[in-house]
Amino acid sequence: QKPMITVYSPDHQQHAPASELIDGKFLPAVEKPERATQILSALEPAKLGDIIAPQDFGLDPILAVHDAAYVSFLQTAWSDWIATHRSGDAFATNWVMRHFRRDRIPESIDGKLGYYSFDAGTPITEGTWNAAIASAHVALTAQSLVQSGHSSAFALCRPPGHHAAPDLFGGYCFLNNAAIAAQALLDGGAKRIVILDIDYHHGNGTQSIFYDRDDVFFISIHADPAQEYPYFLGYADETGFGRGRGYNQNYPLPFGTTWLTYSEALTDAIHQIERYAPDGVVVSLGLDTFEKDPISWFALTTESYRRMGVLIASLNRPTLFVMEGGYAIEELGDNAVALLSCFKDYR
Ligand code: SP5
Ligand code: ZN
Repeated sequence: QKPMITVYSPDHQQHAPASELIDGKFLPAVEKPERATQILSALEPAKLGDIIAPQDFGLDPILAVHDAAYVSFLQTAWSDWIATHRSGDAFATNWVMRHFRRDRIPESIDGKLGYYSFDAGTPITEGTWNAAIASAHVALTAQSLVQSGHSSAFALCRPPGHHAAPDLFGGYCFLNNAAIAAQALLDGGAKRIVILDIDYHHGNGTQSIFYDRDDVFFISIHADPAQEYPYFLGYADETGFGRGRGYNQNYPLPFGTTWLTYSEALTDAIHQIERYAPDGVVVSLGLDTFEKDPISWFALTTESYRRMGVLIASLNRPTLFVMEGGYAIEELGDNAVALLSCFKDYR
């Protein structure tokens, strides 16, 4: 049996926004390069397995999930922004909402930013595209390892991806790394894939991408969108559409959720996964459910992540971990290792 492997690219450091708009203030960005480097430095001594660089898979697997016009927009967004505004990170400030036309893509970069996003908290910088495409290739490299017989792999992705829809960025996400990897597993021969999203925030982008499909079962455990970002998706009654009916499952949980409540949802999710009998599981791994996370309000501990690892490993399926959120920088590495250690000798 082939061991666990981690995939990492230093290119994520090219996405380092100075600040973000959060809770009414421009504050230092919480989604910053130290997140990934801190995890990397905890993985090395934990000896979970080799840490390798990504391969380049080109744009085709990205275009299997995202709209071509959206990808083109991302590629030139920062230079278009600079051509108009001369300096600073690019932010969207107005959106196509109800009562507006959705059939017009504005020429203006400010209009395009609003057309292709859903929040004002996700800056685009000079290196954002390079970082985002590297992050997608990190996920694809880990996917190719799982496809070729590694029972588990960890894609140390940054920027994260699960909020990104086919043609929308937001929530610090540009390309949906987990969705791109899941689609690549299917295109590589898998018949059924589960995406288990354990980030604190609902994975609205991933849900939207697969909502009408039965070959990807999306399951998400997250803060109740009635109380928490992204507010407009992630409710329990969203169960899929058309062929996808029954293949979308949300577990919205209240602020303050501890392992006691969380583990009930996760155990139920594990049973659903067993019933579906997928060829592989993609875990959207957010560590922002941690008690000390600065922007989140669950109360999980490092021990909770160890138990989470045990539950996920009990599925005994090829498992691809894709890094999403988690902002308690100091403990990120320990929490990642606590969860992933179960997969060290996993077969
Ligand atoms: C990948 C990921 O974790 N993205 C998260 C993006 C969250 N951005 C918005 C944060 C808003 C925080 N304010 C919530 C106040 C309610 N406690
Ligand atoms: Zn999150």
